[in-house]
Amino acid sequence: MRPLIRTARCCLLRARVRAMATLPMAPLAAASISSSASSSTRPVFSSSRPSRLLLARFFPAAPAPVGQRGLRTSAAAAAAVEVGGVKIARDDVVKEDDPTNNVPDTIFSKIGLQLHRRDSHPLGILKNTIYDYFDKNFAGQFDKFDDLCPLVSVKQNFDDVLVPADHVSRSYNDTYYVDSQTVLRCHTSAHQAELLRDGHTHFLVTGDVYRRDSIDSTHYPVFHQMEGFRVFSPDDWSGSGMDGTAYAAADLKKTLEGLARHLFGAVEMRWVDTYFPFTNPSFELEIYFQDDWLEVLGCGVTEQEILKRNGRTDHVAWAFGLGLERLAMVLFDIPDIRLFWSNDKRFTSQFSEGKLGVKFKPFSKFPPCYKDMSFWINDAFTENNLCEVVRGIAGDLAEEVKLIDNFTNKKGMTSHCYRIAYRSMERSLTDEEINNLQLNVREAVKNKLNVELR
Ligand code: FA5
Ligand code: MG
Repeated sequence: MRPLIRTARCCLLRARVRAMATLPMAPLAAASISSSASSSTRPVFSSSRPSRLLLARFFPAAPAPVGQRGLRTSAAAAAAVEVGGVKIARDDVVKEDDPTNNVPDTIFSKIGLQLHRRDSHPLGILKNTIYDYFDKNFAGQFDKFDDLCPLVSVKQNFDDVLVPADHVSRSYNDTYYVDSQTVLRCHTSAHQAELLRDGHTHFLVTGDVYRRDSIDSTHYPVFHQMEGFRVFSPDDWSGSGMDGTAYAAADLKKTLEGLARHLFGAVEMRWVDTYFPFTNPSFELEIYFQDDWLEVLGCGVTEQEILKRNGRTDHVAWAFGLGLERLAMVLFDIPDIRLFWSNDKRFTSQFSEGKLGVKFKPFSKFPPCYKDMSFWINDAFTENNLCEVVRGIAGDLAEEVKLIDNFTNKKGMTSHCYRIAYRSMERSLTDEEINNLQLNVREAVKNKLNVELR
């Protein structure tokens, strides 16, 4: 979970140091964000029983022309997707009148796409290559899940993995809440407890995860993780001369170093101590790639409390959670995280089943267009809220939203200036289009965030 990361570090895909407020968003503010969704830009499929093909066809990466927006709410209301046998309708997820809901249509439009289940998509190719590693080294041992519903309870997402009640990751500013008790999972660790209770001792869970976040080339509000989990019983470590925790930690590191070599060949890597509420000790694995250290996963020895609550007293376990986009961007040379969502043939045709590491050849490079906007912030302002409003208007045309100036005047009023980079991965944008986008963004920021434009 992003807030559990210590801070942005110097690594290839480093998170920008963000001037992001971490206070929970007031429910009222949440409501105003979700109501912005009705004017968001992504066209919606019309079938009530869409096939995956249909979904793909109805989600072009570019938004509808400015003049056609706002016509889509009724179509969206009819939409439903199916994930792992669970039917999810738009109204189950986007609730404009519910102040405890902060899910916009742009997020609903991603549910059910399941990029990680497409064998010719970079994320599917990567998932299958990781499966190959586990099949080769642990034949038949790991149960695989890639179709678990991303709608989970607050209990599953947080309580079951011991995330403290006051932890920042639970805030409306960081997590998408469907209602006060239901969220879009923000990590695949949300499934650990239920799978343990169901008797699984070795498992891999791949899925889409959702986080309210800033906008740049390595951050997207929906990305994909793979969770790994392995339980040991006392027989496993009794002859090793180690205690259970040391044994599991050593096995975890050996397993993940092997996986890194399977994916990257001979690479330099290092372990960094870190903190997660659900593991102790906890580590991150970094690999040296193109002159920098890149964090690719978090992991550790599972807290005893989790095992005890779920029927595995006296056992130990390890767990890891890796970011598929982070790995795929490196392995395939994919420069921008938005590309994973592209249906442009010039992107999709470059990848094929079973072919890991084919280098992506950019088919076009259009220059970004920068627009600045300044406003006096209020107490409720957060950068995540701003980014959501920008995405609601500009969709994937918004490449980056960056704070470039910040000052407080003598009266104590604070002004922020943000630079928005607009760029399409697929076509050149006209001046008129960008000017219209920026006008609409300014209007929406003023109305939804109640800030005073300067
Ligand atoms: C977690 O999500 C933990 N649940 C991982 C874990 C599982 C730890 C089991 C211990 C045991 P974290 O927030 O660091 O941790 O995310 C894990 C990985 O997801 C990161 O290393 C990174 O590769 C990827 N990731 C995190 N945030 C983003 C983002 N915004 N965009 C793309 N990838 C991301
Ligand atoms: Mg991390």
